[in-house]
Amino acid sequence: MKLIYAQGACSLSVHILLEEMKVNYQPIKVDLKDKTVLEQYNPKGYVPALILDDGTLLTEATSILQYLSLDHDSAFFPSDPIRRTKCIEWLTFISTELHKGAAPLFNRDQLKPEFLEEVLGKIDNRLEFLDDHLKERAFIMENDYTVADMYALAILRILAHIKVDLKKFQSISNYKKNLEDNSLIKQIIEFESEADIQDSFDASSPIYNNQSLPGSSALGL
Ligand SMILES: N[C@@H](CCC(=O)N[C@@H](CS)C(=O)NCC(=O)O)C(=O)O
Repeated sequence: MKLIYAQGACSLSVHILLEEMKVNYQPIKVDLKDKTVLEQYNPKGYVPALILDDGTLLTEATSILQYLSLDHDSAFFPSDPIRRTKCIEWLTFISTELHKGAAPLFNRDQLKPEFLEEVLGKIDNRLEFLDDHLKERAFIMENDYTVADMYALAILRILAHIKVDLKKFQSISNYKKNLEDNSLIKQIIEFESEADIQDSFDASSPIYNNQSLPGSSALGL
């Protein structure tokens, strides 16, 4: 199995899960600006991507986190249906409200002041909700360290990188620091920063086998 990742990206969440589960995999670091290599692994042109040994390509962080957890019967994803749904609810919130909600801030200088204010206001609003939730809890799912925390950490680090002020959120700041102080997470962050970027496509990569939807031919599409 191969993990296609970039330093400081949301792929950190999958990297943490793979290491926590002690799974065998090959990490492949790419440069997000070099689409020629990245798109050969993932035609969508972004990370994370997971390529299974049979060639199946999995993309979208929230899906990969759930697949890996289910495939390894991991304790990092709740088994109780309500808790599992709550965990998925958080993954979705982090992905859509926080990660993609903040996407315009990557081009902050080009934003009209009113739009910038609107984006920052919404992000603050969402962060306030998370901050409130974390006031009485060590982790997003109370006492259980789950994939939601791995994903939250990756996205909070991205938000800090694009200059969203996290310091005013005390619970979030403590939570982020506690996770970053975890020795395994520290090692992964260090590994990601020191590893070499793969600047050419690894031709030994398995052939993708999931580019057409199952059953699509039966529908005559
Ligand atoms: N919908 C994807 C988005 C992933 C994403 O935005 N990845 C970023 C890094 S955090 C990326 O690769 N960006 C490069 C690009 O979009 O060109 C997911 O949730 O996995």
